[in-house]
Amino acid sequence: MLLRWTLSLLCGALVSADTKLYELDISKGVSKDGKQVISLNGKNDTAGPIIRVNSGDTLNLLVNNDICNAEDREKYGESYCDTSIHFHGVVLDNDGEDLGVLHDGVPGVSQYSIPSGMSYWYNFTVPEGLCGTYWYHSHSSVQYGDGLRGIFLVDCDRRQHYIERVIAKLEADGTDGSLLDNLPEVGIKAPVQEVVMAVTDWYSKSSVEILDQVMSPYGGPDPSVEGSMMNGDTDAVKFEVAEDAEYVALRVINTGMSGTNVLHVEGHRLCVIETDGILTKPYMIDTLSIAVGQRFTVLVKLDKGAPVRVVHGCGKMMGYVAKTHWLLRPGQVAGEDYVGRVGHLPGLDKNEMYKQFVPLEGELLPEPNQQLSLDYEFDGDQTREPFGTTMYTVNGDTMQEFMPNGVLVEGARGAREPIPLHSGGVVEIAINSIDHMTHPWHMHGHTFQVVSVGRKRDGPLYFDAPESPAMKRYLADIAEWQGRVPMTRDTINIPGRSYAVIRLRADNPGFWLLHCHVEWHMAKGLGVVFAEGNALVSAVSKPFEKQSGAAGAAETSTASTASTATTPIMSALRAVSTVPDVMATSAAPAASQPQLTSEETVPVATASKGKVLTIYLLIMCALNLAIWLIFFR
Ligand SMILES: *[C@@H]1O[C@H](CO)[C@@H](O)[C@H](O)[C@H]1NC(C)=O
Ligand SMILES: *[C@@H]1O[C@H](CO)[C@@H](O)[C@H](O)[C@H]1NC(C)=O
Ligand SMILES: [Cu+2]
Repeated sequence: MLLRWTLSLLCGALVSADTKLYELDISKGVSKDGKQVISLNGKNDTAGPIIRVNSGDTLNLLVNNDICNAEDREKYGESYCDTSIHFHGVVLDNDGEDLGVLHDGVPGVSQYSIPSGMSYWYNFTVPEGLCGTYWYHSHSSVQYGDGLRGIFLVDCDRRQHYIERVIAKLEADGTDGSLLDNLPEVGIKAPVQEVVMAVTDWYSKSSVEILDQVMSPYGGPDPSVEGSMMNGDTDAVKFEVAEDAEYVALRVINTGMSGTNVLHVEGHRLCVIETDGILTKPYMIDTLSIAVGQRFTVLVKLDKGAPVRVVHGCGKMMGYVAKTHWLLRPGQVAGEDYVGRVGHLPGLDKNEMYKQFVPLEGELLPEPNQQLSLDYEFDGDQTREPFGTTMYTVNGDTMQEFMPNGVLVEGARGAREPIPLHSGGVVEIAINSIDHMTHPWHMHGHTFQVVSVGRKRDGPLYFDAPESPAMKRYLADIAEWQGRVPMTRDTINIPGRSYAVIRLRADNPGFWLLHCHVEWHMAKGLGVVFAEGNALVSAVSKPFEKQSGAAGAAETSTASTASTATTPIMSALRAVSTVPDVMATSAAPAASQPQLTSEETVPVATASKGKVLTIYLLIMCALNLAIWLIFFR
């Protein structure tokens, strides 16, 4: 029986991981509001298609870059015409030579840019432990604001079961209080409708035009936000909710250029269960604040009554751009717009709620082996010679200075060496805002624990200055964490003239960016590059001329429609990295172990290792069937 159970498990793993083929055709277009945009698969809404996979799947994403013709190249230059795709928040395994960083999509750091007229494959396996709400976007120039972005959703059973348990809790206890603890083990399969909400700021000019302005000799870093979008729509959006849906699961993503957004579902409380791909203990709030780059999943119990207003505020220099969207059952019509002030929405807290949004699993990382402080500021009205414009600096350097002429992972270096992280150790980074604005900071290759965030005007934090207000707050926070886990995510807002301290384990070799995610600030150099462990590789994929019908275009569905799973054999070949996990956790029969062990220790190329394992698993499945036929019929 144990044997049979084990083998079913193996065969189950064999069929559950697929290869998902997607294709992104990137070209130039014109949006509904008359702006020049970058279109994805022929659509000009700047929202982008959703790419959806399961944990353990292998993604094969073919990117075809046709943004610029020869004339455009003259006009915009390489930086806007060449491209690359970053999977925001996706932390990939390092499998031998195939470092996760090779799919991180930062030109000059982890890959060569994809020139106009060329193509590139992003092929990687989504780790079993990675599940939740992500997005992808260009990491070249200001392309994502012009439309080179989309949503990346990763599904898994663990998340599904958790949602069912949270619903059981909500049904049992109502929505009183804030933190819902003691979840029942058994969930309730209530009808839940998933609603993706990508919120962004909006400008009447295209990003590339704005860039021209901000990069002019005395160009400032902050063009004013002129509007907002929901899923690429500048109008109010009417979301249709199925008659039988009892809950909606809002997957909220700020894919914007600069503004923090807020959402409020009138008359309903929001149950937060995810911060940037990390499942969190259910926490009830009234209004959600989302920094650029952040993601949340929020469960809302919907009544059957009146149409529901979704109040959407997009932060601008003074106040908010306000919009009213709707959740409508079949037959319902939208009513009056919300007229209150966004800044007065109940429970609006623009500070990071790093003590409230507690990860469901994990523990506080141990005391750091390395602590460092990064001071960032806008370099005033002094034009920096090499850049021809005012720039941001971090500890005196701009991000551009870290960028080599070549690819960092192959050993090339820029004017600045990357900042070394203590490989394998726990690292604490204080990010100090010397200027007065709030900036959303994003870390590549890691999620981090948010150990402490200052209030506006707490000032910078230096680990050797124990008497500063920042250090006092930090020490108080550290004392509070004993036995508790801080909010864990990959993007946070840092208040002006203040600081944030993030803690992470440097267990992912590579060259990783830590940068402000305001599109204009990235262009103006607001970020650093870290070096972690030995990230040198002997080969980096090169872009290639697109062949007509590359990789059997007939089989490759474009991302705007649906993904196609390839044949089971194909997926089995692709599923190699999931197999050892299953082996390790299940009680594999003794007879099979020697074979497996030799397989694991002999360094073979990934593909042939895959083949051998596949054949092995197919034999085991056949055996399983035989045993079943003999003993259980
Ligand atoms: C997008 O814009 C291009 C260029 O104007 C146009 O040819 C194309 O038809 C547009 N696509 C859609 C779906 O509107
Ligand atoms: C990526 O996957 C595609 C489709 O399976 C394959 O044709 C291509 O050779 C792969 N490329 C790389 C660089 O792995
Ligand atoms: Cu910024």
